[in-house]
Amino acid sequence: MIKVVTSHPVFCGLICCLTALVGCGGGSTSTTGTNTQQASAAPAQDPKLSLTVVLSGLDAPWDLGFAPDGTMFFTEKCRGLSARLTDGTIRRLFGTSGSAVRADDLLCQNQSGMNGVAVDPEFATNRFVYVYMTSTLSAGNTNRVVRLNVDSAVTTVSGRTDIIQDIPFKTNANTWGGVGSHSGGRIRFNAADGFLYVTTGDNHNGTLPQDLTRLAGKVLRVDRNGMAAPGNKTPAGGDTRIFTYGHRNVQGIAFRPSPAMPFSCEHGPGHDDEVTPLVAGGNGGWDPKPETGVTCADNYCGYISNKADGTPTPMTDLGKFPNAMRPSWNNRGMSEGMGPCTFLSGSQWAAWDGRLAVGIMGGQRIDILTLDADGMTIANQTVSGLPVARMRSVVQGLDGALYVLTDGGEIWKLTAG
Ligand SMILES: [Ca+2]
Repeated sequence: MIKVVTSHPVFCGLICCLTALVGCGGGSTSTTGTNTQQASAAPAQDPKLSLTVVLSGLDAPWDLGFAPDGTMFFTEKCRGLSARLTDGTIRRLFGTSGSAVRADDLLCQNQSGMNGVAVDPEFATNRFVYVYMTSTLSAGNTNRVVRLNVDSAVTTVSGRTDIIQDIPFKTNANTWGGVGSHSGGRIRFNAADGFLYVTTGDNHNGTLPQDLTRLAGKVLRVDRNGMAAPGNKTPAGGDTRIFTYGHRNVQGIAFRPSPAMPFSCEHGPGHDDEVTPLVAGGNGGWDPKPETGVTCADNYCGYISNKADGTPTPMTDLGKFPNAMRPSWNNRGMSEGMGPCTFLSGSQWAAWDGRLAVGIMGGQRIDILTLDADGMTIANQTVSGLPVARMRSVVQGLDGALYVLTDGGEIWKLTAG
């Protein structure tokens, strides 16, 4: 049962508590008051945030996106795609029983199911919404990107078109995890080029990330029909839908407006998480297969060492791939389950305008990264004062607020200013 918190008086106390100003760290001093001349001359401060719970009681929510009119589309991993209208009405559109359109092929297992959602940049005219989902329609099951047409009243969907059908799914459990592990699953349109970027995972398979004929451990870049976008620069012989390869389990992708640059935010194996500025045809440098003379269970060394010297399998193996894409940021020698990321935009974010917000699941926090022109991180800070939660998705709404979706089943609205 979904609770629309904002209209429920029982939750008033909760909201009142949560909407108290959230501290933001940084030691900033207030610039409000009468001395506006001094305030205007001061350097930009961290924003003051307030938090409102927009939805709670969701079942393993995974991602969200907005239509131009403010309608929020969101996914629940084992239920499907729903919409929250601007008046708070919830409509289940596509998924399990109770949805307007059933997706009987939806397979929810482990990390897989109904994952990412993206709204077409031309939604106002084409009404297209896309989801990343695990499907039983292909032998052995696969992850798919499915395009749907939403009716004008947002009551149902039609015209299901599976624009990508062959993203590998981990079919068999092994030493390192169960069926459905490491499926990736974020999908986002890049406003700079109009193409859809799709992040995938390595399936706990040692060879897939560097295998240019398979779509696992990659970032794909396609048009709204799932066709390879021009300019992917996929190495010769590779699947031309591949934009970058050599990834582990990417669940975050974001696009810096200026200088325009895509970034992956990548869940690490225990000794690293990585943010990486992406270039067409680039290799992320993840190659978890055993090297000569090394033995790893199930031929996957992702959590141990693939090298004779016993050093951990690097997230970016510059020894093996000197031209690999350099990460912009890594997580101080540990993994805390990096998930989603997005760039903050607008003067309401004060000093954070243009910075990258990164959601950490295991670490249960949001970090704010400051990047230089080349996309390298020059500073980072943690958003303090937030409730403890695994941050599964972060999306800036058209209203300028940051919407945060948590594994605890909530969607928050963080309003700056
Ligand atoms: Ca890497």
